Amino acid sequence: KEAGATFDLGQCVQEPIHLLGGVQSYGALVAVEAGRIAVVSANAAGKLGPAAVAGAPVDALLTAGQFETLTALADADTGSTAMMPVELASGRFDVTVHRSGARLMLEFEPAGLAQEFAGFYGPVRQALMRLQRAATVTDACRAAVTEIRELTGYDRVVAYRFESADGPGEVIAEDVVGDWEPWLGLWFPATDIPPQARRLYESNWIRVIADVDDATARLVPPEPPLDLSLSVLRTVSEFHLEYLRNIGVRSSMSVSLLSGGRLWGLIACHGRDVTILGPQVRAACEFFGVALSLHLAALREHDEAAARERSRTMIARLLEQITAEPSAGWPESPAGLSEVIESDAVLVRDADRITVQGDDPGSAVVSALFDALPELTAGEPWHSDRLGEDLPALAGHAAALAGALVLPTGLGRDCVVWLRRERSVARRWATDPAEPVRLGPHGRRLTPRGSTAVFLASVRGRSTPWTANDLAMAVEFGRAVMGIAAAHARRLSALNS
Ligand code: BLA
Repeated sequence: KEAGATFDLGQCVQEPIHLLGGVQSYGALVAVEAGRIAVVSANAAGKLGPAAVAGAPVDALLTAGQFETLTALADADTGSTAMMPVELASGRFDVTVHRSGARLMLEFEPAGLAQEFAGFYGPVRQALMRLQRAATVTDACRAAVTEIRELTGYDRVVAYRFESADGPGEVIAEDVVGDWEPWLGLWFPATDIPPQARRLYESNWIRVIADVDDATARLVPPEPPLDLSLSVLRTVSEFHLEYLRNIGVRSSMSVSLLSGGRLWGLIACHGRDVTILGPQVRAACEFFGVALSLHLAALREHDEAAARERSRTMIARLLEQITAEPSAGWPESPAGLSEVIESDAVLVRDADRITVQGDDPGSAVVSALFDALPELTAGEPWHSDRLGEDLPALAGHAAALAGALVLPTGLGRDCVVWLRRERSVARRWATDPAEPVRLGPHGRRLTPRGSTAVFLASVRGRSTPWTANDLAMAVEFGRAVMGIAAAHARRLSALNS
């Protein structure tokens, strides 16, 4: 009886998902090297004709003209969606092409999946316009899930945002059929999408799983394994197929949402039936992922610029106060420090004097913090949004203090410290985050996820994280303050000599 036994998550992280040696059987793969077919999927001859076998010359399968055009397409660097219709004796196909090392990878999908471009361009264009009008991240994601559901017909489409590159994530927008449970607001554990999958999704915008019960068409010969990273027909991990079956899903698609080249989130789609998307719909979804990523970046940049503007205004006012101070030390209590960087309290340490403005965590906590801090360099901020973990001496003080951004301002231990309290956030999990996978009576069985079995859990001991903007503002402020101090020191030494 192994029900309830835990599962070795190490297996997931190690699985080489780009080398699984097979493709989804509704299509066929032909890899060509030096004029010959080097590797084929086992179903290729059945679908494309007897010429589609390993070792055969490619000109028995394609005309010289067709092969030349496909080669040119692969080298035109249009991404993984370069596609061309091809007519063979066995039928009409849409062929998607890319290079994998020395090989030209041809992926054949039955024609007729592709929709007429003319009937397609209008709706996509309108959808993009609606997306561009969205003024917030959530609005943009909401518009995107509605449009993608409209475009593809999946039963559920969600926007899923990661907390951090390899962290858990939250469903922030959803469009779903009436008889499926809603997932909006649910959190899913980090282990649902292992790191190597996240890396792959950073170089490849889209993946479609047409049928979780498909019998994969194996590659011939199986060795050496063919790198399928950019393949559109790539077969997927058995672990993930099990995951999809567990949540009652027959087909899926996901589109990457990137920010600065890193995976920020995914648009994830599920269907109760087999769903084969043609190359055009796939291209439109991919295009949508790119457009949404760019729009999200623009929205973020806009918000960050506004925050920088506010911080810089405050820095300018503070500097006026500091320059006006005859001793060149800190004013007794410089106003506005907590507005340069959002915080609950600000500590200034100037020689032996420590002043606290705002929500004072108490002198015991403050001395514990100063004792535990590592050696710092003037002008280079140190930060933590989980002091109890980063500085174990503070582990008992999480309720009073969870985050600190320390800016050493010059000689000795002088510094400005922005402090943030613990922000305990309640999360609704789609599964028990402490035990994301269990072994059941059927063996390797991932626990199902969904809102019928919601786990409530709070994240303790964390403050709101310090953003790249917060750090940049601290550095700017530090430079200005140190500049003033240096100028003052020069004046003093000039006076004294
Ligand atoms: C892949 N896991 C994925 C993908 C998603 C999720 C979207 C991308 C593939 C796809 O489009 O279907 C997870 N799907 C989710 C989440 C939501 C969703 C979180 O809709 C929430 C809204 N998964 C596990 C465990 C393992 C695992 C324990 O839970 C490892 C044993 C593996 N998931 C796993 C692997 C992939 C994956 C290996 C990559 C599949 C591939 O691209 O080959």
